[in-house]
Amino acid sequence: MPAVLRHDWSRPEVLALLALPFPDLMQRAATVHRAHFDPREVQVSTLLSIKTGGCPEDCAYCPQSARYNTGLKAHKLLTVEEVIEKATAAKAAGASRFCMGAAWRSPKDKDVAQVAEMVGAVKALGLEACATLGMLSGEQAQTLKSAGLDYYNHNLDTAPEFYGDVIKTREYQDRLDTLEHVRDAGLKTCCGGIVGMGETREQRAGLLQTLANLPEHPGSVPINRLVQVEGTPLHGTALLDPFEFVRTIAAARLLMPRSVVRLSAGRAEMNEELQALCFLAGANSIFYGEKLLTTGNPDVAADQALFQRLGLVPMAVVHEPGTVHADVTRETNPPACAA
Ligand code: SAM
Ligand code: DTB
Ligand code: SF4
Repeated sequence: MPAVLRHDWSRPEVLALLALPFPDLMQRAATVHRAHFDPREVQVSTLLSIKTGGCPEDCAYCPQSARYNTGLKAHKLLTVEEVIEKATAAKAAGASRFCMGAAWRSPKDKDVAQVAEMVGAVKALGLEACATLGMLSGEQAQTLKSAGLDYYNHNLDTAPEFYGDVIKTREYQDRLDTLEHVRDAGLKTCCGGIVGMGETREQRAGLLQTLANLPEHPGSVPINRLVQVEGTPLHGTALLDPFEFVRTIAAARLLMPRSVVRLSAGRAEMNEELQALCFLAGANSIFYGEKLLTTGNPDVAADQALFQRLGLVPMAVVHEPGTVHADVTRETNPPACAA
């Protein structure tokens, strides 16, 4: 039986899920996953940093903040031609969604107009388009929707009560406001967070509870494991127990049964066995391609080999959250190679 979508989760309920014996949690998550998705299918997205570094915000995890010396080479907004070149390669490599990220606190209207052009070009290639540009006004969200944007990524990042320890230059409510503008414009939301930032299990439950109690469950829920970058304040944070990471994925699957849950940043530091456990726990999306925004990701050949070994196949375009239309011709083949 498909699970009922709830938006009234209490903190103790979420904590109780996270605390289940591991076999029980995995079995429940896998059952809910199968009720809503084909568990062989994994949605593949490719990321491109269209404007890198020099960000005025102080997000303690982020190599792109101008406040930290991470040795990052900043660059201005790419041209539409540069974006088309990367999106074409991503499509050839088997990605179905192309996500464009910019290191802005919030874009200027002229930036949004340029990104709107990029969105049109990505859509013309037959890819789903996603953007993550920082805080958006209602009008800016409308402009992006009119350009054909499918998803807007804006993460809650962590629990409300831990947020101020990580970011001081904007409020949690600012994030909720942007998500509201995105929903009101008719865009699908991609919204998740980061774990492994030194938060407690209670705070991981707080992130998941807040995500699940949004007015609509996000279409995509990226669960990032902190990528520790030298020079950022969170570099050197104690590593999260890998099983706790898997538990977080499983709880996300149970709380948001029809959402695509992305095993997001941090895969380059995970072994294949841990990634396989995440897929069993209900993760059904990855970032695909050798780079995230500024840090590394497993190389394409390694992901293709992992898909092959696990019998996973790339998911075709997600038309509605949880309503997927598989390309049956792909059977168990991994994404085609770019070369
Ligand atoms: N500047 C925009 C914003 O903050 O919304 C968009 C880009 S920002 C890099 C997108 C997301 O990437 C952040 O919200 C955060 O969740 C994630 N992220 C950034 N640095 C990360 C890191 N070192 N490890 C894991 N996730 C990270
Ligand atoms: C998300 O939740 N994770 C992606 C995407 N949304 C934009 C970003 C991960 C960034 C990891 C650090 C970096 O490469 O700069
Ligand atoms: Fe800027 Fe986004 Fe990085 Fe925060 S996460 S410093 S807003 S690029």
